[in-house]
Amino acid sequence: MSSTKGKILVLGAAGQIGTDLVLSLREKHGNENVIASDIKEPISEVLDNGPFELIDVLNEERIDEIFLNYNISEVYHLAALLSATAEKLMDKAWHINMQGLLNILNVVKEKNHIKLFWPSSIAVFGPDTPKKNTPQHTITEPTTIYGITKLAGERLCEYYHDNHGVDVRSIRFPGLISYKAPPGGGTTDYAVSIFHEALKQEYYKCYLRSESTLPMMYMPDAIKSMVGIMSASPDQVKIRSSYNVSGMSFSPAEIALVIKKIIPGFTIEYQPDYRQKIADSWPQSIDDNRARADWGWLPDYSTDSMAAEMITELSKTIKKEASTL
Ligand code: AKB
Repeated sequence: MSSTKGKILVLGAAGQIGTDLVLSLREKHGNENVIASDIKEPISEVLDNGPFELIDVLNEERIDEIFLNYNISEVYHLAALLSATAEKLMDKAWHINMQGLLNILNVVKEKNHIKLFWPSSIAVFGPDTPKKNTPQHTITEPTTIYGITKLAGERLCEYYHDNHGVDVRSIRFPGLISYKAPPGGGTTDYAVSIFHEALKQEYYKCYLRSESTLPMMYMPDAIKSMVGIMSASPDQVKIRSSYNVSGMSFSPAEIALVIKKIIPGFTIEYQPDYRQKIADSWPQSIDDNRARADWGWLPDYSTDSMAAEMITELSKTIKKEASTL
């Protein structure tokens, strides 16, 4: 049964967050009430159980058309290029990440009572930001093109809220870990691949140095944070740029030890590449007191509980795949 007045639109639904989010929103609000959309047909079966629309976020007319065809009351705009890909495809990243957001903000601005969610990232911080317990308000001088788009996006969100009354809500996500969908093109992707490789061949070659600690979050907590901020009353959401949220922090060496406790034969080697420089510019841990105080954010998972669930769930998937061969 739906608790929202209109339908929910998820842009970028075939990606890592989108896949988990669509499943969770459909479970809560009913399949028909959640419109999944992406620039490409979803390969994943999970998106087949409800409405799907092909949408390029660079096409403002097409977004408008979808708003006309459905009675949309909530939008999750997730379509973006992540940090590692963005360094390789600078112009494309700028275009998709900035123009895409601007298009959605402009469409939403013309309509009343639409809630918009847009994910920011720990990438808004840079090498001069305090690395430990990074505060909500601090130095934001990103040195990656992805971080620059996220910081500019945060300023746009606040601007559209303050000047056009757009009810936009945002969270600065750390690296996200899920067993349902793979990430694509991020610096923190190793934290997902390491589980797949540990189960398949008990070995992983890591592209970051052993001691590169980064903030991470298990996907169920990320979904919880999105649902939490979207169900808060407008006056609870006091920050309209983006909120810090924290889940856990670990280095490749630390997560390898946790995996080794469950898969004793697991070994890891390190061969840092261009992503090391990106990781070095980001914080190690995040202070999320404002999210906790303003709209009651609280994560459920620790590194140990996340790793145990990842291994259990991925083992089931690998067994299932093997039995269908
Ligand atoms: C990335 O690594 O680019 C993302 C992020 C931290 O925003 N996972």
